[in-house]
Amino acid sequence: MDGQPVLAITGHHYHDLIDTFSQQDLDLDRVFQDVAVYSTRVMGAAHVENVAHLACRAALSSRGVAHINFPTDLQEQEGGERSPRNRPHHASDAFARRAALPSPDDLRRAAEVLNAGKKIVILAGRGALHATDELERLAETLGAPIVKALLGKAAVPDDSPYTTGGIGLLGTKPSQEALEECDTLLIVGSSFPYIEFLPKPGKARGVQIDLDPIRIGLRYPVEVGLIGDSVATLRELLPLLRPNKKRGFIEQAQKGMREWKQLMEERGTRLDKPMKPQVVAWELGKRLRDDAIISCDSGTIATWFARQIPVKRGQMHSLSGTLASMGNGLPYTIAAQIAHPNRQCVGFVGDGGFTMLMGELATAVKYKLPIKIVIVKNNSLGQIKWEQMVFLGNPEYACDLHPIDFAAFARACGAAGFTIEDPALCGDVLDEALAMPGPVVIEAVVDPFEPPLPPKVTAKQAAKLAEALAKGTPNRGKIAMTLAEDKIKEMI
Ligand SMILES: Cc1ncc(C[n+]2csc(CCOP(=O)(O)OP(=O)(O)O)c2C)c(N)n1
Ligand SMILES: [Mg+2]
Repeated sequence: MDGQPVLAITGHHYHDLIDTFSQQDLDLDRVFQDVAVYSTRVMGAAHVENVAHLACRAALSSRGVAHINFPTDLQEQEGGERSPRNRPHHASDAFARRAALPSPDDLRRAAEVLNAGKKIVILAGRGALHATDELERLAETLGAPIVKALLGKAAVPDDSPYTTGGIGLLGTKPSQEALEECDTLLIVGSSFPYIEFLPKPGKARGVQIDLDPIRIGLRYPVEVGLIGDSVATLRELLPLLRPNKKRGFIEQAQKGMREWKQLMEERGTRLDKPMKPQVVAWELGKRLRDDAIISCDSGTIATWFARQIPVKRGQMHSLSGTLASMGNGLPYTIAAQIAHPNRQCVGFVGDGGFTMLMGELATAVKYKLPIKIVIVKNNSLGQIKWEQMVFLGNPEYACDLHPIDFAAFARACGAAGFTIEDPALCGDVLDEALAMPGPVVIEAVVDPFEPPLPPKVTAKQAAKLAEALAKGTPNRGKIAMTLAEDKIKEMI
């Protein structure tokens, strides 16, 4: 799962380093040094044990990728020469969690900022996933809505009265409004990168809780940073906070959320043909078990996942948040099912993302993993199409995908395959597919012209889209019609 520890092991031959491939190998090392919390090359067979322990501890404690580059030549060595200073078994695999707490002085300063606030927003990210109870108590005390970064989607369930759901382009209007109006921001375990959605510097006072001191102040000029685990830190902070008697801010957010949820339900229950992608997400979301682990991919599907698949208490929701990589949905689902054989593991992916790694379906069949993969099929790299138009004002270019019969592909791999085209049948087919014992692929054929609208469309975005249509985007008539129809249906 994204943000969870990953151990990457790569191999190459030493002799490659001096032939024409050397540049590639050296670059690989450099790439990992840039992205990994720990990256090293094994220097001899006697080096493996300590390096492997160190890499595991680095991945677990820093919640990131550790990379070991293991030259193939060394894999053939017996024991290897051992230096006298490298005693066998001198390393340990014991793992201790970070338990350090912020200093009392920092906690007091943070409480001062929060107690002085009237309109406080809590931004919860991946680092707050295990802090559900503490976040809700905090929200109740401060009268503060909880806004969730996408990796923090499961930090608080969506039926909690305290959350306004997601933030950003695929977030909600009440979250955006709360952030526009707040006078205090408390960031808990998040490095949400789209700072244009955060308050303008100077507009709100800030406090940030993070495991990593380097991330304090990365996205917002906070006054106080609290270094520590979010649960442990919030437990220390809560007794220092005075209940905010002014409930207007959270009540306004709750009212906004009721309206937003109604709009999401309207978009999720439309019976138009071709089927709207939101319908697939909505029908799936209703059927997911409380123990479900759902993995999404990058693309417009992330918008439908963010908005139309509400989190139930106990579920896990993830995608490639920081890297925003495509293709992760299927391997995440496989990994989740291996780690949790008894939980319901579901992938919600686009046709582009699935195509990138679809050979992995054979892995799921081989190991009898009962994963369920829902492919939202629009025969296009949908996200890119909309980005080209709405952000760049360019006509859509080279976004079409060659259509694949994914249900037939699934059957060819030895999995079950379903196709849904009619929104009226979507729920029934999902019921049947989710109830099947083995791996299943459900391809849902959807309207390729449905736009992943931001919570509030800016004048600049509308102007760019108009420019792209005027410059001759293919299917501009259908795109304009879909936008107009969606708008009209939401007005009546
Ligand atoms: C590995 C990788 N390549 C390219 C991108 C850029 N990218 C982001 S979304 C997207 C299109 C996704 O298409 P699809 O999976 O069909 O989902 P859709 O947007 O159509 O819902 C692309 C190309 C990326 N994020 N990751
Ligand atoms: Mg697509």
